[in-house]
Amino acid sequence: MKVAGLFSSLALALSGALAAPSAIDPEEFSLALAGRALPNAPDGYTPTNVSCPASRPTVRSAAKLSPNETSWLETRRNKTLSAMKDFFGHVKVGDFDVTSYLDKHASNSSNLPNIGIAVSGGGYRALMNGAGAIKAFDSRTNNATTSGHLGGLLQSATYLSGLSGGSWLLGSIYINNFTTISSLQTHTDGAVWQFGNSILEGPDTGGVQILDSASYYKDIATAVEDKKDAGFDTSITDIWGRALSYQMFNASNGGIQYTWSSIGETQDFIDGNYPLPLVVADGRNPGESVVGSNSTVYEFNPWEFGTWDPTIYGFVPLKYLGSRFVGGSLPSNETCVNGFDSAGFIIGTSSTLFNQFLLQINTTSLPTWVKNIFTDILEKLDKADDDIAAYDPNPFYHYNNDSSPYAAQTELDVVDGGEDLQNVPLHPLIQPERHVDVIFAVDSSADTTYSWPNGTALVATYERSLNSTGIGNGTAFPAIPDQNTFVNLGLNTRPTFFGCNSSNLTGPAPLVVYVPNYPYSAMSNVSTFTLSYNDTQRDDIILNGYEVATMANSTRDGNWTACVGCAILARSFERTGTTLPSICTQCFSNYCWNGTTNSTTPTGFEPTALLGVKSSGAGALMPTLLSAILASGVALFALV
Ligand SMILES: *[C@@H]1O[C@H](CO)[C@@H](O)[C@H](O)[C@H]1NC(C)=O
Ligand SMILES: *[C@@H]1O[C@H](CO)[C@@H](O)[C@H](O)[C@H]1NC(C)=O
Ligand SMILES: *[C@@H]1O[C@H](CO)[C@@H](O)[C@H](O)[C@H]1NC(C)=O
Ligand SMILES: *[C@@H]1O[C@H](CO)[C@@H](O)[C@H](O)[C@H]1NC(C)=O
Ligand SMILES: *[C@@H]1O[C@H](CO)[C@@H](O)[C@H](O)[C@H]1NC(C)=O
Ligand SMILES: *[C@@H]1O[C@H](CO)[C@@H](O)[C@H](O)[C@H]1NC(C)=O
Ligand SMILES: *[C@@H]1O[C@H](CO)[C@@H](O)[C@H](O)[C@H]1NC(C)=O
Ligand SMILES: *[C@@H]1O[C@H](CO)[C@@H](O)[C@H](O)[C@H]1NC(C)=O
Ligand SMILES: *[C@@H]1O[C@H](CO)[C@@H](O)[C@H](O)[C@H]1NC(C)=O
Ligand SMILES: *[C@@H]1O[C@H](CO)[C@@H](O)[C@H](O)[C@H]1NC(C)=O
Ligand SMILES: *[C@@H]1O[C@H](CO)[C@@H](O)[C@H](O)[C@H]1NC(C)=O
Ligand SMILES: CC(=O)N[C@H]1CO[C@H](CO)[C@@H](O)[C@@H]1O
Repeated sequence: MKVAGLFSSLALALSGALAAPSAIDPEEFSLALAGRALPNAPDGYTPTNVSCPASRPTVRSAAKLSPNETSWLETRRNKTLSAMKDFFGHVKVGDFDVTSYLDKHASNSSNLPNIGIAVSGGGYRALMNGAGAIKAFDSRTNNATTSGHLGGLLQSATYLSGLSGGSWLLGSIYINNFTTISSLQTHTDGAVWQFGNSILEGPDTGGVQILDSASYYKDIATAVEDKKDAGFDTSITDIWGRALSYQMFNASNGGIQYTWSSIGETQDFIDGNYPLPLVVADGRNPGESVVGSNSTVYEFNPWEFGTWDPTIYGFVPLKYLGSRFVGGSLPSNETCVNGFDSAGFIIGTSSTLFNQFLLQINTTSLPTWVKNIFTDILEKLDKADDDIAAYDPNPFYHYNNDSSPYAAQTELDVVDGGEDLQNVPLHPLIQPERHVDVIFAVDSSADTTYSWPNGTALVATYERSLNSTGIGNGTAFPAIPDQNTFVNLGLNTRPTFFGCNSSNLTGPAPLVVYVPNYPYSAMSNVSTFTLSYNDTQRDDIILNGYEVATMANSTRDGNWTACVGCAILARSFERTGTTLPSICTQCFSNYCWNGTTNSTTPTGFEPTALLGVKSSGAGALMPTLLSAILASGVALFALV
C-alpha cells in the first residue's frame, strides 16, 4: 500500500482553504520539551541519513540478551530490590519477614524475584483498564502504599510489556518521562488523554497541541508525505501513528521528533529507575492475509527491534531502522539512517487494527469539505493492505536465509500485536533468557459477546508454546484450560494463578497472575469501537481497573495483597529452598487453577458491577452497535 502523492492534494487543499496557524514558535517548543523522552529525530517524522558510528550497526543473533539489556539489568536489580523492600513494608505475607528474606539473598540477585507486568490490547478499553492496574501498582499514587493496596509493584518490576491499546499506555507513560496515571488524568483543556475529542477530530484547540481539526489533518499529511518524498514506503499506519501521538504525547506538534529509541538514552532509564518497556507486534507472512498462531512475534525494546522466534531469530538496533541492512550488516556503500523509529509509528505499528478507525471520519462533526478530501484519499488506498505497517527496507533482508520466510522480502509487513490472538504481550516475558518469575497479565480483551475476556489470549500463548521445537522455540508456558472452563469456573471473574506448581511445567516458566477486566464500580466492557470518552467515563474505567487489580482495595478478599506477595516470591522460594509460609499455601489453594476443567458450553456471561455502578459515565456495550459494525465488515475488531 502506497500513499504516494495522495497527501499533496489534502495538504494543498487544507493550506489553501484555511489560514492555518504557522509552525510552532521555537521558543515555546523548547520550553514544552522539558521532562520527556528525547526529541532526537534528525528531521521530524522523516527518516534521515546520518553518519555511521565507527562500529557500524549490525543485526545480532537472538541467542542471548543484548549487552545493553544485560548491563541495564545490573543497575535495575538494585532499584527493584529496594522497591520490593518498600512494597513488602505494607504488603504483609502472614508473619513471614520478607524484608529479612530479601536482605539475606541480596548478594545473589538471581535468587531474588524477577517481575514482569503485561498489559493487553483492546483499544481505549485496554488503555483505561490497564491504566487503572498500573495506577494501583504505582507507589506514587495517593494511598496506594497503604494496607490492602498494591503500590510499589510497578517500581519492583523489571519489565512492562504492552501491545496495541496497551502500547498506547506504554507510550503515554514512557515518552512523557515515566509520568503517573494520575497526571495523565488531568481535566485541563488541551492536556494529554483528552479522549472527549475523538482521534478523528484531533486535539482540542488550546493547550500544548494548539491545533484545529483542519491543521491537524494538514500536519499529519505533511509529515507522512515528507517521509514518502524521502524515499520511504508509507501506509495508513503512518497516518494512524501520527494521529495517536497527538493524543498520547504531551509535546507540541504531536511530539513529532520523539523516537522510541530515545527512551534508552533518557537518564532516568539509564539509571534503572523504571522498568524496561516492551512493545509487541506481529509479522505477516509473505503472501498471507491472515495472521496465524505461527506468525512471527516482534518486540520493540528501547535498544532494538526484532524477534526471538526461529523464523528470523535476530535483533536490529532500533535507532538505525531505515538503514539498508543486507545479510545482517550494512554494506560499506550504504549510509546509516535515524528517525525511522518515530515513537508514534511504533505504537501505531502495534495497533494497526485500529487504523480502520480513520475510515469512520463520516461519524464526526468535521466540516463536509474536510471529510470529502479525506474520503477521497482513503478511497485511493489499497484496502486489502490497510492494516499493515511497512518496514521498508526490511532490516532482516537476507538475514538467516535458511529459516526466514522474510529473507527475500525487501519490505517487512508488521501488524497489530493481537492479531495472532495472543492479545496479552506475554511473548517477551516467557523468553528463557529473561528468567521472569511472575507475570501480572492484565487482560482487557473483548472475547465474549459483551466484551469481557475469557482467557483466549492465554490459550493462544499456551498452544504456541506446545510447538517447542518449532515456532515456540524452547519457550514454556503453564497449562491453560479452554475458554469454556474459564467461564464455567469463573476464572475470568477474579484473578487466577497459573503454573503454581513448577514441577508440572515443560521447562522454566513464570507463574502467571491472570488479572481479567471485570466490573466493580463501572461497566468497563465498553465497545472497542467507541472512539471518545468524556473525563467522567475515562476516570470511572480507570478507577474500575484499580479495583480489578486490588480486588476493590482488598475488600473482596482481605488476603489478596498477601497472595500477590506469595505469587511474587513463589519461584524465589523454590530457588532458595524456603518453606512456603502457611498463608501462601492458603492463597495457592484459593487462586491457583488446579487442573479442573468444565468444557461444556456456558449459557452466557453477563456480570453486573460488584460494588454497584457509581455513575452512569461508562455505559455497557450495546449489542446492536456491535452487530451493526460487524455487518459493516470490520469483523477483526471483535478479536481485540
Ligand atoms: C523526569 O522525572 C524525574 C522523576 O520525577 C525527574 O527527577 C526528572 O527531572 C524528570 N526529567 C526531566 C528531563 O524533566
Ligand atoms: C547499546 O550497546 C551498544 C554496544 O555496546 C552501544 O554502542 C550503544 O551505545 C548502547 N545503546 C544505548 C542506548 O545505550
Ligand atoms: C548494587 O548495590 C550493591 C550493594 O549496595 C553495590 O555494591 C553495587 O555496586 C550496586 N550495583 C550497581 C550496578 O549499581
Ligand atoms: C486517601 O485516603 C484518605 C484517608 O482514607 C482519603 O480521605 C482520601 O480521599 C484518599 N485519597 C484518594 C486519592 O483516594
Ligand atoms: C504457518 O502455518 C501455515 C499453516 O498451518 C503454513 O502454511 C505456513 O507455512 C506456516 N508459516 C510458517 C512461517 O511456518
Ligand atoms: C550499494 O551497492 C549495492 C550492490 O552493488 C547496490 O545494489 C546498491 O544500490 C548500492 N547502494 C547505494 C546507496 O548506492
Ligand atoms: C463519507 O460519506 C460520503 C457521502 O455519503 C461517502 O461518499 C464516503 O465514501 C464516506 N467516507 C467514508 C470514509 O466512509
Ligand atoms: C471466548 O472468546 C472467543 C473469542 O476470543 C469466542 O470465540 C468464544 O466463543 C468465547 N467463549 C466463551 C465461552 O465465552
Ligand atoms: C510448529 O511450527 C512450525 C513452524 O515453526 C510449523 O511449520 C508447524 O506446522 C507447527 N506445528 C504445529 C503442530 O503447529
Ligand atoms: C499439569 O500438566 C499437565 C500436562 O501439561 C496439564 O494437563 C495439567 O493441566 C497441568 N496441571 C496444572 C494444575 O497446571
Ligand atoms: C459523560 O458521558 C456519559 C455517557 O455518554 C454521560 O452520561 C455523562 O453525562 C457525561 N458526563 C459529562 C460530564 O459530560
Ligand atoms: C531453544 C531453542 O530451540 N532455540 C532455537 C531457536 O531458534 C534458533 C534459530 O532457529 C535455534 O538456533 C535455537 O536452537
